[in-house]
Amino acid sequence: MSDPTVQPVPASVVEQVDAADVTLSNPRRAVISLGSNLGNRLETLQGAIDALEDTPGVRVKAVSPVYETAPWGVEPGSQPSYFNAVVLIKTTLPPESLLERGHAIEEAFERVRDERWGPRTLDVDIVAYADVVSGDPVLTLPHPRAHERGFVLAPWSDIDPEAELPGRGPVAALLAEVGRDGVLARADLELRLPE
Ligand code: A4P
Ligand code: MG
Repeated sequence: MSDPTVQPVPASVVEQVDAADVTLSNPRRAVISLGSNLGNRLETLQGAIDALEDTPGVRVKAVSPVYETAPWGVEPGSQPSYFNAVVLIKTTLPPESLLERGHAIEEAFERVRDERWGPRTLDVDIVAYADVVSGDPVLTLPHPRAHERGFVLAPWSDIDPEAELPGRGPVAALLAEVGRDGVLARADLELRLPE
């Protein structure tokens, strides 16, 4: 006879535990885009990279060159230029936790959200997470505009020339299509891979 004091575990909990186990023993690759057009842009990008590395369950594997880029999606001249970079990570965090951590890092750099595409000290976007494809507006994967943005594709292809954007194809081909207008490599500046 079964013991009436032992509560059955709801199926949803079993599923969650299984998902966590799989991620824990099997780190996933993710691609993060960083952007800043207010304050000390280079220091902020470096701070964001260090904060990612300081996150339990995240290892930063590669950091791209810095690009100075024209603000995308707004009137030309209405905002300062951006510094953009891309970071490759390995992570045991599920995508939602990675997004939460990205928002916490933005907040640590006093990001103010008042208008869409407004100027910001820091934007942390998840460009891709393994080969996950999702239309969820809270976390759309891959990032819904990554394929049309030179400021994401150029730094990404620098550190991973063979990269593919899930559902869209090779990053190098997407970059060739989009072009490098308004996307200037700042070879005089450097971001460090955390030790
Ligand atoms: N969200 C959904 N999917 C994702 C994802 N894959 N990664 C949601 C990150 N966030 C994602 O973002 C709005 C909501 O998008 C979040 O709450 C999240 O749940 P936000 O950061 O609050 O606002 P936003 O960044 O102003 O809006 P949006 O639409 O995310 O803008 P983008 O696409 O991030 O573009 N020009 C240059 N040169 N360089 C830039 O870096 N960045 C932007 C922002 C505009 N122009 C730019 C640059
Ligand atoms: Mg964003």
